Amino acid sequence: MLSFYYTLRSPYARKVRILLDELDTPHTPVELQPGTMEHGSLFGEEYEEMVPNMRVPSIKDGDQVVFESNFILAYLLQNYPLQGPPKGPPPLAPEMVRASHQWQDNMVLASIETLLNSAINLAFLGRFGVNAEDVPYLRREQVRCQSCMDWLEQHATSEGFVPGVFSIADLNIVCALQWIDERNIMPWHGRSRLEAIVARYADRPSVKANALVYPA
Ligand SMILES: N[C@@H](CCC(=O)N[C@@H](CS)C(=O)NCC(=O)O)C(=O)O
Repeated sequence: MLSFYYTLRSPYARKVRILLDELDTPHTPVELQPGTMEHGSLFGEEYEEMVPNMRVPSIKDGDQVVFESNFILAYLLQNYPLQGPPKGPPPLAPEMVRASHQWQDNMVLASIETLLNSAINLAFLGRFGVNAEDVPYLRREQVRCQSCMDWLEQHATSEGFVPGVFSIADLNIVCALQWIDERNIMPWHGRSRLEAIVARYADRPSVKANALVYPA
Protein backbone atom coordinates (compact mmCIF):
# COMPACT_ATOMS: atom_id res chain seq x y z
CA MET A 1 0.00 0.00 0.00
CA LEU A 2 1.23 3.47 -0.88
CA SER A 3 2.30 5.56 2.13
CA PHE A 4 1.72 9.32 2.08
CA TYR A 5 3.83 11.49 4.40
CA TYR A 6 2.44 14.89 5.18
CA THR A 7 1.79 17.60 7.72
CA LEU A 8 -1.67 19.07 8.03
CA ARG A 9 -0.47 22.66 7.63
CA SER A 10 1.47 22.19 4.40
CA PRO A 11 -0.10 23.67 1.25
CA TYR A 12 2.13 21.36 -0.81
CA ALA A 13 0.85 18.31 1.04
CA ARG A 14 -2.67 19.61 0.58
CA LYS A 15 -2.25 19.38 -3.20
CA VAL A 16 -1.50 15.67 -2.82
CA ARG A 17 -4.32 15.12 -0.33
CA ILE A 18 -6.77 16.59 -2.83
CA LEU A 19 -5.51 14.46 -5.71
CA LEU A 20 -5.53 11.26 -3.62
CA ASP A 21 -9.16 12.08 -2.86
CA GLU A 22 -10.02 12.86 -6.52
CA LEU A 23 -8.46 9.58 -7.67
CA ASP A 24 -9.68 7.49 -4.71
CA THR A 25 -6.16 6.13 -4.40
CA PRO A 26 -5.83 3.60 -1.59
CA HIS A 27 -3.07 4.78 0.71
CA THR A 28 -1.81 4.86 4.26
CA PRO A 29 -1.60 8.46 5.54
CA VAL A 30 1.41 9.13 7.76
CA GLU A 31 1.04 12.48 9.51
CA LEU A 32 4.37 13.92 10.60
CA GLN A 33 4.59 16.18 13.62
CA PRO A 34 7.30 18.73 12.91
CA GLY A 35 9.80 19.38 15.66
CA THR A 36 11.80 22.58 15.77
CA MET A 37 14.54 23.59 13.35
CA GLU A 38 16.79 24.59 16.23
CA HIS A 39 16.96 21.10 17.72
CA GLY A 40 17.72 18.14 15.52
CA SER A 41 15.83 17.28 12.38
CA LEU A 42 12.46 18.82 11.65
CA PHE A 43 10.68 15.65 10.57
CA GLY A 44 12.84 12.99 12.26
CA GLU A 45 16.07 11.39 11.08
CA GLU A 46 14.45 8.34 9.54
CA TYR A 47 12.22 10.48 7.34
CA GLU A 48 14.98 12.88 6.37
CA GLU A 49 17.24 9.98 5.37
CA MET A 50 14.50 8.69 3.09
CA VAL A 51 13.70 12.06 1.50
CA PRO A 52 16.75 14.07 0.42
CA ASN A 53 15.00 17.43 0.21
CA MET A 54 13.99 16.95 3.91
CA ARG A 55 10.53 18.30 3.15
CA VAL A 56 6.94 17.20 3.11
CA PRO A 57 5.11 15.85 1.22
CA SER A 58 6.45 12.57 -0.07
CA ILE A 59 5.08 9.15 -0.91
CA LYS A 60 6.54 5.66 -0.77
CA ASP A 61 5.09 3.10 -3.12
CA GLY A 62 6.84 -0.22 -2.65
CA ASP A 63 10.51 0.70 -3.00
CA GLN A 64 9.79 3.90 -4.91
CA VAL A 65 10.06 7.10 -2.92
CA VAL A 66 8.69 10.19 -4.68
CA PHE A 67 9.17 13.71 -3.31
CA GLU A 68 8.35 17.22 -4.63
CA SER A 69 4.61 17.73 -4.72
CA ASN A 70 4.24 18.18 -8.47
CA PHE A 71 6.22 15.01 -9.15
CA ILE A 72 3.98 13.20 -6.69
CA LEU A 73 0.90 14.47 -8.55
CA ALA A 74 2.40 13.30 -11.85
CA TYR A 75 3.24 9.91 -10.34
CA LEU A 76 -0.30 9.45 -9.04
CA LEU A 77 -1.93 10.44 -12.32
CA GLN A 78 0.31 8.03 -14.20
CA ASN A 79 0.19 5.10 -11.81
CA TYR A 80 -3.23 5.44 -10.20
CA PRO A 81 -5.52 6.82 -12.93
CA LEU A 82 -9.15 7.27 -12.01
CA GLN A 83 -11.13 4.00 -12.12
CA GLY A 84 -14.60 5.14 -11.12
CA PRO A 85 -16.73 8.05 -12.26
CA PRO A 86 -14.93 11.41 -12.09
CA LYS A 87 -15.74 13.82 -9.29
CA GLY A 88 -16.91 17.22 -10.31
CA PRO A 89 -18.10 18.76 -12.54
CA PRO A 90 -15.84 19.61 -14.17
CA PRO A 91 -13.94 16.31 -14.32
CA LEU A 92 -10.35 16.10 -13.17
CA ALA A 93 -7.77 16.53 -15.94
CA PRO A 94 -6.28 13.14 -16.82
CA GLU A 95 -2.74 14.47 -17.13
CA MET A 96 -0.40 17.04 -15.56
CA VAL A 97 0.01 18.99 -18.77
CA ARG A 98 -1.59 18.70 -22.19
CA ALA A 99 0.67 17.16 -24.83
CA SER A 100 -0.53 19.87 -27.23
CA HIS A 101 0.33 22.69 -24.78
CA GLN A 102 3.27 21.16 -22.96
CA TRP A 103 5.35 24.31 -22.68
CA GLN A 104 2.53 26.67 -21.81
CA ASP A 105 1.14 24.33 -19.14
CA ASN A 106 4.59 23.73 -17.66
CA MET A 107 5.26 27.47 -17.45
CA VAL A 108 1.99 27.92 -15.56
CA LEU A 109 2.95 25.15 -13.12
CA ALA A 110 6.44 26.62 -12.71
CA SER A 111 5.05 30.09 -11.99
CA ILE A 112 2.69 28.78 -9.33
CA GLU A 113 5.54 26.80 -7.77
CA THR A 114 7.76 29.90 -7.74
CA LEU A 115 4.96 31.91 -6.15
CA LEU A 116 4.43 29.36 -3.39
CA ASN A 117 8.16 28.80 -2.77
CA SER A 118 8.79 32.54 -2.41
CA ALA A 119 5.72 32.98 -0.21
CA ILE A 120 6.89 30.10 2.01
CA ASN A 121 10.32 31.74 2.36
CA LEU A 122 8.63 34.94 3.47
CA ALA A 123 6.49 33.03 5.97
CA PHE A 124 9.39 30.99 7.43
CA LEU A 125 11.65 34.01 7.81
CA GLY A 126 8.81 36.02 9.31
CA ARG A 127 8.46 33.28 11.90
CA PHE A 128 12.10 33.86 12.84
CA GLY A 129 11.40 37.55 13.33
CA VAL A 130 12.84 38.75 10.02
CA ASN A 131 11.01 41.74 8.59
CA ALA A 132 10.83 41.41 4.80
CA GLU A 133 11.01 45.19 4.38
CA ASP A 134 14.48 45.21 5.95
CA VAL A 135 16.05 42.63 3.62
CA PRO A 136 16.47 43.48 -0.09
CA TYR A 137 16.29 39.83 -1.12
CA LEU A 138 12.99 39.39 0.69
CA ARG A 139 11.59 42.52 -0.90
CA ARG A 140 12.56 40.89 -4.18
CA GLU A 141 10.72 37.74 -3.11
CA GLN A 142 7.61 39.89 -2.51
CA VAL A 143 7.94 41.49 -5.94
CA ARG A 144 8.52 38.07 -7.50
CA CYS A 145 5.27 36.78 -5.99
CA GLN A 146 3.32 39.73 -7.39
CA SER A 147 5.02 39.32 -10.77
CA CYS A 148 4.08 35.63 -10.93
CA MET A 149 0.48 36.39 -9.96
CA ASP A 150 0.24 39.10 -12.64
CA TRP A 151 1.56 36.68 -15.24
CA LEU A 152 -0.77 33.92 -14.06
CA GLU A 153 -3.75 36.30 -14.22
CA GLN A 154 -2.90 37.01 -17.85
CA HIS A 155 -2.65 33.31 -18.68
CA ALA A 156 -5.79 32.17 -16.84
CA THR A 157 -9.43 32.16 -17.81
CA SER A 158 -12.15 32.67 -15.24
CA GLU A 159 -12.95 28.97 -15.72
CA GLY A 160 -9.46 27.77 -14.99
CA PHE A 161 -6.16 27.25 -16.77
CA VAL A 162 -7.47 24.47 -19.02
CA PRO A 163 -10.98 24.70 -20.45
CA GLY A 164 -13.45 22.01 -19.40
CA VAL A 165 -11.45 20.29 -16.66
CA PHE A 166 -10.22 20.72 -13.10
CA SER A 167 -6.59 20.98 -14.13
CA ILE A 168 -3.51 20.33 -12.03
CA ALA A 169 -2.69 24.02 -12.46
CA ASP A 170 -6.12 24.87 -10.99
CA LEU A 171 -5.44 22.54 -8.07
CA ASN A 172 -2.04 24.21 -7.54
CA ILE A 173 -3.31 27.79 -7.66
CA VAL A 174 -6.24 27.13 -5.32
CA CYS A 175 -3.91 25.59 -2.71
CA ALA A 176 -1.37 28.41 -3.09
CA LEU A 177 -3.83 31.32 -2.91
CA GLN A 178 -5.99 29.89 -0.13
CA TRP A 179 -2.82 29.33 1.91
CA ILE A 180 -1.62 32.90 1.20
CA ASP A 181 -5.02 34.15 2.38
CA GLU A 182 -5.17 31.97 5.46
CA ARG A 183 -1.67 32.95 6.56
CA ASN A 184 -2.20 36.55 5.45
CA ILE A 185 1.12 36.51 3.60
CA MET A 186 0.46 39.21 1.01
CA PRO A 187 -2.34 40.87 -0.97
CA TRP A 188 -3.36 39.17 -4.18
CA HIS A 189 -7.09 39.95 -4.60
CA GLY A 190 -8.31 42.14 -7.45
CA ARG A 191 -7.08 39.69 -10.08
CA SER A 192 -10.49 38.72 -11.37
CA ARG A 193 -9.56 35.48 -13.15
CA LEU A 194 -7.56 34.09 -10.25
CA GLU A 195 -10.36 35.09 -7.88
CA ALA A 196 -12.88 33.32 -10.12
CA ILE A 197 -10.80 30.12 -10.17
CA VAL A 198 -10.51 30.04 -6.38
CA ALA A 199 -14.25 30.72 -6.00
CA ARG A 200 -15.09 28.07 -8.62
CA TYR A 201 -13.21 25.32 -6.78
CA ALA A 202 -13.47 26.34 -3.12
CA ASP A 203 -16.57 24.18 -2.66
CA ARG A 204 -15.45 21.22 -4.72
CA PRO A 205 -15.79 18.26 -2.31
CA SER A 206 -12.12 17.18 -2.53
CA VAL A 207 -10.94 20.76 -1.98
CA LYS A 208 -13.32 21.42 0.89
CA ALA A 209 -12.74 18.09 2.60
CA ASN A 210 -8.98 18.60 2.56
CA ALA A 211 -8.84 22.09 3.97
CA LEU A 212 -5.70 23.38 5.61
CA VAL A 213 -5.84 22.65 9.29
CA TYR A 214 -4.43 24.99 11.89
CA PRO A 215 -4.26 24.47 15.60
CA ALA A 216 -6.90 26.41 17.52
N1 LIG B 1 9.03 22.14 -3.64
C1 LIG B 1 8.56 21.36 -2.54
C2 LIG B 1 8.31 22.26 -1.35
C3 LIG B 1 7.80 21.51 -0.11
C4 LIG B 1 7.95 22.36 1.15
O1 LIG B 1 8.55 23.43 1.15
N2 LIG B 1 7.39 21.85 2.24
C5 LIG B 1 7.54 22.54 3.50
C6 LIG B 1 6.28 22.40 4.34
S1 LIG B 1 5.00 23.41 3.70
C7 LIG B 1 8.65 21.88 4.30
O2 LIG B 1 8.74 20.68 4.36
N3 LIG B 1 9.52 22.71 4.89
C8 LIG B 1 10.60 22.25 5.72
C9 LIG B 1 11.93 22.73 5.25
O3 LIG B 1 12.01 23.54 4.30
O4 LIG B 1 12.91 22.27 5.81
C10 LIG B 1 7.33 20.57 -2.96
O5 LIG B 1 6.68 21.01 -3.91
O6 LIG B 1 7.04 19.50 -2.38
